[in-house]
Amino acid sequence: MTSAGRKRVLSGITATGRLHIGNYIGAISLWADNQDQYENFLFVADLHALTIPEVVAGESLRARAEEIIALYIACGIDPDLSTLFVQSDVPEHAQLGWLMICATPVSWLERSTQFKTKGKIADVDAGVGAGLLCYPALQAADILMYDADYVPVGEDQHQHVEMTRDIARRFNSLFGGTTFKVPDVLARGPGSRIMGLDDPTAKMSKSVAARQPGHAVALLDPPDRARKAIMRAVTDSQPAVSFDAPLAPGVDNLLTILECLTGTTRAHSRERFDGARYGALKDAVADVVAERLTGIQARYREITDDRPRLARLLTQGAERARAIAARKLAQAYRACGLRSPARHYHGLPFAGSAKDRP
Ligand code: AQP
Repeated sequence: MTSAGRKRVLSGITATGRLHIGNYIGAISLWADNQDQYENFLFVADLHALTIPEVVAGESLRARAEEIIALYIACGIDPDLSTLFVQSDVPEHAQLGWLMICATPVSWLERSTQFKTKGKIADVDAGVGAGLLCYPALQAADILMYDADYVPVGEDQHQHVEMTRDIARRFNSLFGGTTFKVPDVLARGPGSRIMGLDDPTAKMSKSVAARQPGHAVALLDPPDRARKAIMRAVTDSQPAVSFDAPLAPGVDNLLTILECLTGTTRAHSRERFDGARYGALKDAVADVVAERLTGIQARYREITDDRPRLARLLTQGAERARAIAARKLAQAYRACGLRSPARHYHGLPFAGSAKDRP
């Protein structure tokens, strides 16, 4: 609980590609809906993006991170209510990440489903980086840094938050005290796993979208391109929607997208679409998605047209985050028996020689 009396929430998105409607429905729109209730710390995980260098090599991660922050705001996050920042602007994340790596047994890391699946993309045999294995330890640092009460995540991330809880307890028991608060998952309802349009058995994913056109709708896709992708979405071989048998995954996915974006229920969908041809369902989804993208993109243009304001917002977010991160890092260093890192750059007496003074 924070001084403002609100529970604190920590969440972020990895800068591995262009944000898609899965990220919007499963994460960003919920942050926006909750921002009056919780004290949000929302970041762009650019250091995490480096865990699969094959995916981001040759890209400007800085430009990608700024695009994502601008999209957060365009999707309704108020930068005065929520602290928005880029992970690498807060160097304490990498520093605390090392302490977390040291407190985490390799056997826990090897069990990570994400390591097993993403390791395939990166090709473990060709020399996957140790960063991919250590990803959950850096994620633990991101979360524990801010004494977060809740971490809202989709299904795919539950295992990592469980690991964060275990790492917090292990650190506290190894080094004594109660350095880290053990956070809870903020479970999501429908929409926590939007599936690929081309393959509704696989989660819609940024890195897959970069390789497979038609897999996702990106938030910055022109609305007519989004419409085409939805009209081509995989459904099934039946001619019409039927709620009498279990829905095919592609049909269920389209209905979920529609219901999440319009705030309607499955009972409402049943009334509207039972017996309807798939084309009618796709048209309805395409209309709603295109309208939502048009609004988001208009706001995105306003934000990115004013570069000095965006730069100020990035600095403001990083400063707010660092004010908390520096204290937590110093606490963790002291618990480990290290000297305080803060003496170098937070106005505390500097212990080095004058020539090293920052
Ligand atoms: N398909 C999805 N449906 C609902 N929620 C999703 N999220 C991601 N994909 C979907 C949620 O968005 C947040 C940020 O996710 P992330 O980028 O940190 O990690 P991710 O889950 O690995 O996302 P991607 O798009 O699949 O990226 P890549 O391709 O890099 O792996 C999280 O809250 C996540 O649950």
